[in-house]
Amino acid sequence: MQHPDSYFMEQAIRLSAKGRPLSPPNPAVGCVIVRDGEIIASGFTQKAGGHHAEIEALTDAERRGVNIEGATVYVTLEPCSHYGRTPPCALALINHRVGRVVAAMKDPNPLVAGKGLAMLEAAGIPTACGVLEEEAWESNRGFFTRMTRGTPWVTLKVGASIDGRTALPNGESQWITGEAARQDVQRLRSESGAILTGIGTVLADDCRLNVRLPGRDPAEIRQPLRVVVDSSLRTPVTARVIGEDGLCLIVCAKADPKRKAELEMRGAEVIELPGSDGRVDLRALVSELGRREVNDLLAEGGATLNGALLDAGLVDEIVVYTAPILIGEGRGMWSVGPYKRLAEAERWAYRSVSRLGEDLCFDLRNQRK
Ligand code: AOF
Ligand code: ZN
Repeated sequence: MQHPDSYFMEQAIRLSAKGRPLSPPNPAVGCVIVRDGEIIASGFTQKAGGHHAEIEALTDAERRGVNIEGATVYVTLEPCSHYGRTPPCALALINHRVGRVVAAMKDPNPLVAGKGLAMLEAAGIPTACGVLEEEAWESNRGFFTRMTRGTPWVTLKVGASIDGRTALPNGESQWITGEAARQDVQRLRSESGAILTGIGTVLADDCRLNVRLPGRDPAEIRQPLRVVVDSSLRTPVTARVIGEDGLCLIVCAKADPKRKAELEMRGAEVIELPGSDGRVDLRALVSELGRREVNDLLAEGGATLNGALLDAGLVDEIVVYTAPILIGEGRGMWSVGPYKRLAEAERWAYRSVSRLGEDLCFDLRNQRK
């Protein structure tokens, strides 16, 4: 039988997923409050500046009129101890006289880093830490990666035919994968802090790269930053990726002042990050996005940008949607290599395979660590 602590932590982790679209740059945390083996209140992280998971659960308890004094609190991340956008959750739990606090893992944020649990202990509230830690780490891998590495977790996404083609030689690509896979891409986007693409994709598809969730009020959706790698600033002023929300960052190697001004007039931000080869320094870009508090970066470019990201060792995860269509000649998923020996090629590990309508979705992780 599963230990009750793992059982309730699993519920908290499941609940945390609901916060993922809104919480960034905060981690999406879940919290359940338990008495006599029953969940009596719960909550998850709201949008940054709003309630943390614990405060949501305390508010939920109040709304339900349940007494939480002496109850056990399960939370997927150590309660915070600092005054950030919101006051410390550890303090709120102390004031509500909860009986015990179980955290899945410590908060690597240097502002917290064990102090939340220490505060609780100092107030006489027993704590435990490390229940379903791996699952909890996975649930906020972007935030934890940014906190420890300073850069976002980078996921590269491709939609391709079973023969690994993303478009016909003439560029036609709509649509290779089916509706369910495309919906899943919307979910990935909605959980990302930024979406990255290249100028080739912007010119070929005039993509918007925004989040569109049917049945949801657009005003309620947090839109990720859209980032275009555009070495020589060829993005048309009318490109749909610029949008009207001021959330488009165009990164070039050298900016022609007139073009820069034109694009900025349209609401895009233009920055220069020159690499040694006249192209954009992708490593510097990823660091810049880390500084801008992007936890999860979703790369949705073509073969050139994908290859450059992979060759630079900047990708943590690859998500491939493959459709049962045979295209033959066409554009590839990524131009990596070329390698002289198979041993030089980077080997990845499958983490999961799932079926999405007619298509399959492969989730891969790199073997570096
Ligand atoms: C929690 N519960 O649900 C989350 C936490 O600026 P603030 O006040 O919103 O604090 C943000 C920091 O709090 C964030 O960087 C992370 O360390 C922690 N997130 N903590 O107790 C939560 N989301
Ligand atoms: Zn908190």
